[in-house]
Amino acid sequence: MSELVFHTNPMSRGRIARWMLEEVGAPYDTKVLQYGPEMKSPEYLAINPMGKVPAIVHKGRVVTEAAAICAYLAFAFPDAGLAPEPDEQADFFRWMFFAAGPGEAAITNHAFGFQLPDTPEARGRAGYGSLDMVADALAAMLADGRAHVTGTRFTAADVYVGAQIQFGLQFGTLPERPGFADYAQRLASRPAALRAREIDDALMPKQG
Ligand SMILES: N[C@@H](CCC(=O)N[C@@H](CS)C(=O)NCC(=O)O)C(=O)O
Repeated sequence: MSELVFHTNPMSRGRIARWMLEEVGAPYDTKVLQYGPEMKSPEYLAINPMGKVPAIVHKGRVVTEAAAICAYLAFAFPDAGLAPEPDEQADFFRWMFFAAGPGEAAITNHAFGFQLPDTPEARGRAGYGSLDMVADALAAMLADGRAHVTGTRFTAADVYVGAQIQFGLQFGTLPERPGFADYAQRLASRPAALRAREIDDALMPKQG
């Protein structure tokens, strides 16, 4: 058993973590968990009390949350060059936390038809303001003359922020904005992203 174990399901946010693992290039073992009883088994709840994927176990330590897994792996495997340099850390942490917090909440609420009252008070109290505000903020980040979250260089922040934009466009859960499609496409053509997709697609249940 490798010292890095990845718990996932190919139809899950585990695809984000898989992409990051492939970017890092360190050997890892995959444990595919089926939705339902297997994900809620006592053995897996001992790893993630939420009974959700993805999770990684590295040298006996558990990391859950796709964004945290991306950030953790970047720092755990510095030779991959995906952790932020000191002058990239502000953007790195800002946009990782933005995408995982307000971004994720806005997208999920909207996908389930939950609408905040259309009032300045509701937008003021909700951390994400509105889905349009989230989309505008991400578009402004990309419009700020940068090819990647931290500037010109690809980092783990692009895996997570990029995946949120990619999935948002793919499932129509994030409003389109100038720059989104181009950014998503550039990231999707990275060798590690292609490899990750191929591995997870092969793990998908067979149709028919
Ligand atoms: N906040 C978590 C969300 C994880 C999550 O909700 N995973 C879903 C699949 S995308 C899951 O495992 N659902 C199974 C369940 O809750 O029973 C993350 O970002 O990793």
